[in-house]
Amino acid sequence: MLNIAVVGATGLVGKTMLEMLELKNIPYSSITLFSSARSAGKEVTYKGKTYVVEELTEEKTDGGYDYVLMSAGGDTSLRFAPLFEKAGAVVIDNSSAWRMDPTIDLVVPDVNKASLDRRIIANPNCSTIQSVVPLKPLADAFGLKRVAYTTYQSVSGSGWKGIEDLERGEHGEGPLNYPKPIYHNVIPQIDVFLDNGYTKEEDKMIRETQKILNDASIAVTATCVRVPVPHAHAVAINVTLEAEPTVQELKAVLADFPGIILMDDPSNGLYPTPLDAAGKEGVFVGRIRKDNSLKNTYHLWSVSDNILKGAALNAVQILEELLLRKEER
Ligand code: 2RA
Repeated sequence: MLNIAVVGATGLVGKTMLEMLELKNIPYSSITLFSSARSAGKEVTYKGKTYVVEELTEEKTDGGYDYVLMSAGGDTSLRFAPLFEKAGAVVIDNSSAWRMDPTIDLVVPDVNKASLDRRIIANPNCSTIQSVVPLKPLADAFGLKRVAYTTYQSVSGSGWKGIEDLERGEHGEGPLNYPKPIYHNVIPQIDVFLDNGYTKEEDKMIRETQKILNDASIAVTATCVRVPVPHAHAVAINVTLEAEPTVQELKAVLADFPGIILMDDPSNGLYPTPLDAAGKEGVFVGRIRKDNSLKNTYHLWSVSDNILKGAALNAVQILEELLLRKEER
């Protein structure tokens, strides 16, 4: 039986990690919940039992944990994940702090597996996860040359703060967290701008896609946009392949891939929207068609719950896969 810790247990992703651990019936002998000093002392229920959330300190990393799920921001991860690792735990970290570290695996279990060379495993960015799930079977079957993303990202991607700004707008109040009002608006800025004119979110999508698909030669570009939707991100993916399959062949390959729900019959009004995907586990794919402006090029539309497959569920699926591997040894 396992000693599990969740760091960031009162955040939107941390809270959902607990729900996923419970839903997936992950075996445990103890569960310890950590947060920042600000949220310490709050009570959280897990499997019907109430736990008091503790402030995480360096001494507490040596608590005999087997697995630590972290969703507490980059600075906390940089400081505490190596201490948990040193004390023998495997850390599954939802922040962006470790994702591009060449010694750290960046994992979407349907797509790639952790090498466990390091005992810190990074959970990718939400919009990247729901994009690489459909790209992986296309890469394997037809080869990938270029990907252009345009995202439509829900406010829950910013945690409670994003939901707060949307609700403030509904009540006629200005934003506290976003650079512009999100209510009745869309904002073509997620995270900060870099010197090259891209945002950090766009840069994450580009670099994480190449890392997860293990191919730096794939040309990737992105425009990331925040939309006034509470839950589930949508990504319009324009993809150029090495081969030129028919749309039917492409659909068949996508339909066969674990975790993909094909929802593509536009003549009957069937294509995924955030309302279809919110609260569900899979990656919904539709609007699949040939891009007639360019050879070997196709459009896809991917919709998924950013807090589930985009964060908490993917983290717990990484844990499930590690546990399965342990059983098989
Ligand atoms: C967002 N990708 O939607 C981020 C969350 N990690 O803001």
